[in-house]
Amino acid sequence: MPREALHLDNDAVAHVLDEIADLLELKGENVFRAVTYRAAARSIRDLREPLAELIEQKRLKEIPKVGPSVGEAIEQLVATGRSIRHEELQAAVPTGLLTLLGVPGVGPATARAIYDHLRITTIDELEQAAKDGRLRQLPKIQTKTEENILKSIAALRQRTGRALLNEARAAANTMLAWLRQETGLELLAIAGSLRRFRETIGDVDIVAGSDDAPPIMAAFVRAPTVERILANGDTKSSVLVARGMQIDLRVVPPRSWGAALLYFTGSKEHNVRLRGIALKRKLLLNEYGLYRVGAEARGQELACASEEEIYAALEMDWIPPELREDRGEVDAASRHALPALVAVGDIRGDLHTHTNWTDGRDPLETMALRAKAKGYGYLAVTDHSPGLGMTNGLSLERVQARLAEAAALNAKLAPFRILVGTEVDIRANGKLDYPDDVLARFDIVTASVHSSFSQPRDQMTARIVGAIRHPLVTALSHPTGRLLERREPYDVDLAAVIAAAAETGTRIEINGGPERLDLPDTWIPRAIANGATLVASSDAHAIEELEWMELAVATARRGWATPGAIANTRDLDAMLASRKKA
Ligand code: DGT
Ligand code: CA
Ligand code: CA
Ligand code: ZN
Repeated sequence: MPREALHLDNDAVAHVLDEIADLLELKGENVFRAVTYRAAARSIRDLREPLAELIEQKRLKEIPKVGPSVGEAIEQLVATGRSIRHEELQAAVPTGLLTLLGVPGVGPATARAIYDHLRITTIDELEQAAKDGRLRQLPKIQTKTEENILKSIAALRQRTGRALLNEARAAANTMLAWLRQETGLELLAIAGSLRRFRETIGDVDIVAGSDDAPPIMAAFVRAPTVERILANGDTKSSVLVARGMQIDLRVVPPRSWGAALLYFTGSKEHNVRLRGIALKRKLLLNEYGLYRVGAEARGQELACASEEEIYAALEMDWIPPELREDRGEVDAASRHALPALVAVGDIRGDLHTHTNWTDGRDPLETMALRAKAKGYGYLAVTDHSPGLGMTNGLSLERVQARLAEAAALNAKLAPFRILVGTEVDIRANGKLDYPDDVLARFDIVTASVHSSFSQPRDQMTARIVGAIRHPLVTALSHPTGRLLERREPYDVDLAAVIAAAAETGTRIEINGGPERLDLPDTWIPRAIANGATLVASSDAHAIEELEWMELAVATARRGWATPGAIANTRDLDAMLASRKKA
């Protein structure tokens, strides 16, 4: 593969100049020098031409605030990707200071004060000092600042910089549509963690198959959604689109299409396992193909045009991308024992949705019509109980009205069926938020924890297991309560939850909300092995969110689920008949 030339683009240069300014300030140098670097960074962000061009035409001095020393740093950065000034400063400033500066709300002056007085160099030490009230004792640091630092640290810990599946999918699909329109390419696909439907996405990977890469690269970097070009090479480029989402594109020769798609789909661990299998057979697998090794074989090519061919040449069944995580799938494929995974087309209805009667956006009729148009046979509307935190939860009168509304709609929409359900709160004390005589009126009762998340493990487990054991509860929703990139799961013994669900016939939800994906994929095999029944749900609060069913199903697939493991692959009568009997 040819060496890639990587130029630092305008934004990347501006970023380094800002860091030089931070370092100057941390080092306690003349503040005006820092101000100059920051001002230059700002001018560079506003430029409409690439810095490389300005340098070539000797026009750097035209940029406001760029004098000789800043100019020199810019030239070095564009030519080599490095700046001597930057590296000298990095060597002179303790790295701990930069770490402190990385906490939102901590500026150079605060970082300096904290470091000088307390010699703090890590986030952990900073957190401890803030908890001990030692920061507010420093000059110019107020109690409020200390509180904000603690909040920032808590938020930092939750952020891994990974995107939610729906955000990454939207960015990827827009780019794919643009590339198709601009290039007419047919060999074009999403790879990486997005193709595997991993719960969060580091960056989007796209693979294109063509012998003529330059026009594809050009179309990619000029796409309207591109905010910044990170690398622009002959066969590999990277860009940033909205919200810092990175997209990588590789162009490979069409004859290597299958090998490249396989390689860039990953996971890395899956690839390593496959290469091991290949090596045992004296074969070499890489992103270009599968080859014989050894002097007499001379790299004879076995397969590379499609994934199926490659897996077949390794005497394996083709492995669905959702399974490619090195969790036993390579072995199962070699034994021809992969499960026949549930697919979106197997889903007959949705059992967890909301309307504008509680926190949803659309009326029941609109939701039902969309569900019917999707080909579903049924839709359960499960608006919230009145419990704490749930504004507008349905009172008994409104439950009655809902039943009447559904009956009228069902007369119009038959054989499609609206099921009237509820998402009932499991209160902190373990009680359900409706009395039994109200619960008994619903077709579907899905129970959820929406409060008191920090209860100790024993208490939380007893609270949830109690709800599962309640005779009128048909399912447990989002069992861990996690919100991806936002909130940790509550502390609960999931093994005990699964055991109770299996014993009572209460279903466990796989919630397809992109922030939830809960039950998590890693727990699904255990639930299935223990005999619990699962239900894949969208938890839609608007008609377009009914499509989140796809994410619920993808999560089920990542958990090796077959249609038989998922209650709502059954048609209405079979689904209702299989429901737990009170
Ligand atoms: P992400 O982006 O963190 O959500 O996860 P991936 O799986 O998309 O990882 P990424 O974008 O770094 O790389 C895409 C695929 O390329 C990865 O799944 C497997 C392949 N790949 C990347 N680096 C390596 C490597 O060092 N060895 C092997 N065997 N494969 C790699
Ligand atoms: Ca990726
Ligand atoms: Ca990547
Ligand atoms: Zn819900």
